Amino acid sequence: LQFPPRLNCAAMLLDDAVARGWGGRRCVIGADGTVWTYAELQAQANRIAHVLVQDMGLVPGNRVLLRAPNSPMLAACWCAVMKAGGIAVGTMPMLRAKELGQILAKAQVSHALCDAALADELALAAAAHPVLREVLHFGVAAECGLEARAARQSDAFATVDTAADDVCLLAFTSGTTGLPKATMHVHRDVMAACACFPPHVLRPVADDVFIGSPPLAFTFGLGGLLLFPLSVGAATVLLPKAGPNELLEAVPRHGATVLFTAPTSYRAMAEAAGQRRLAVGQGGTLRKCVSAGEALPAATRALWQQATGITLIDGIGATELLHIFISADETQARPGATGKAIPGYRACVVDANLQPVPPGTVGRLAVQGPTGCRYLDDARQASYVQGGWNLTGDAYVQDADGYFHYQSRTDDMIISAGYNIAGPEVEDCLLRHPAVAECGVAGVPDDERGQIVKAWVVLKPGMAGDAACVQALQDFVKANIAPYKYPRAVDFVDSLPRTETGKLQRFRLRAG
Ligand code: 3UK
Repeated sequence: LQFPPRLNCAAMLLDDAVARGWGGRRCVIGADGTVWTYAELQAQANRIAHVLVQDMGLVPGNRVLLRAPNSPMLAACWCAVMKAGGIAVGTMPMLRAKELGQILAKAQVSHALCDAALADELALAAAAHPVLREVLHFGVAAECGLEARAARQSDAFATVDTAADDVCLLAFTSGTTGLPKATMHVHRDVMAACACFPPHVLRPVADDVFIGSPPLAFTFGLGGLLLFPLSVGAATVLLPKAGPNELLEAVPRHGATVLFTAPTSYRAMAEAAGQRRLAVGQGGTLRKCVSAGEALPAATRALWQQATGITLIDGIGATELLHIFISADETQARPGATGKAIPGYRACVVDANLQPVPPGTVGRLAVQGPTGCRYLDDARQASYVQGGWNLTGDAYVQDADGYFHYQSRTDDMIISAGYNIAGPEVEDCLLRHPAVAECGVAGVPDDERGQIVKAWVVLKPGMAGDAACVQALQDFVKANIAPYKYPRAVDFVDSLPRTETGKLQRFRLRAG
């Protein structure tokens, strides 16, 4: 991948798109029916860039916190920050003042653009962190709101001429434990991500309409619902709330063709359809469905296939690496495998000394590529990047054909009576049982075996969580995978603890 030494990702994704003649194409679509063309998104981003610079005193390199549910306005703000040479700091809508304060301090945020509906927690955080000097709200009718100020500005803005390796994004990982971790990405990383997964795996076209659930504050959503559609002249539907039910309704309403969401959401959508074929699939508009964020159980892949006729595109990505680096398109997908390294990336499975292990052996996933990790924190950097490899913290097996098979997070591997057991394999098995809606599997301490396999199960409506059910689930696992992997303990729960990005929090299951 070759990029010029100076580039600005918004210039390439937006200004160049308009210059290329895409100005009149549909670009961002809101839940309320708002439709902005490429030219309109560019004009709005330009006006907001003027507000940032003139009203808020932004200079290139300043960090701008963005806080809103997905919407066309949030997309315009993101582009405006890029254009002004700022650094975007996305925040998940559900974060509270405490976490926002940590982000303000860690990222040294000086400016913020915030949806008025989410203003309260940010105000609390700002009171404790005076580093944040300027906050503007949008979604308010007031004269001092962002929309009113933007309306007074010029539609034209000369995008700041940044270096390709100027930082443009401080992305906080979903952080299942402890303090939020910030990774830096530069303008060139953004363009590199657009040059890998989309052309080599997704192959979108300009007539595609993207839709999905991940917030733009999560790089899965930023790429899938903003950068990738812009890179091909496609349209993107940005929904503030995009649970399974909202997606089932919005896909046909917007004629969406490309869907990005998490495994549990695909499962819930397929379940909601029951035995019927999902309208979004056969006879519907959808043609590509991408699953990422956590392991895709083969059972979920089969369920979606059955309900829609569409083969899911699984892909593992990470905030540290910006987006997806191992995947397989719908023609190459194999149940139970994530895929192969996407052209541009190298991946291998290594042992504790970073030496490659033979096919069929469990080891640590190591990745190299054009979007590598840069933590703000030196200690974290030294543990994530070793010997030139990005170590994602995932345990994988590569098969003889080069496909990578996810096992578990390295620190989630269950060791029971000397056996290594990967929770996700047991989860995949349990999900095939007709009584199971959702489940999580983790190791819990045991005097005799060190750890035992424990399952937390959400039953489908009407199913009884009694001793007979426990026995049935245990027998089912013993009959379908190696018997030593069966859950010796089973708890029935109403829901599972998940992060806002959809990841199961096994540490919270273990903590009880
Ligand atoms: C896990 C997966 C198995 C894996 C992400 C796509 O999830 C994203 O970023 P995060 O920083 O988490 C990274 C970790 O999540 N994971 C993600 N996808 C898969 N495990 N199969 C998958 N398909 O543990 C990884 O290390 O929150 C995903 C694009 C951008 C992203 N930031």
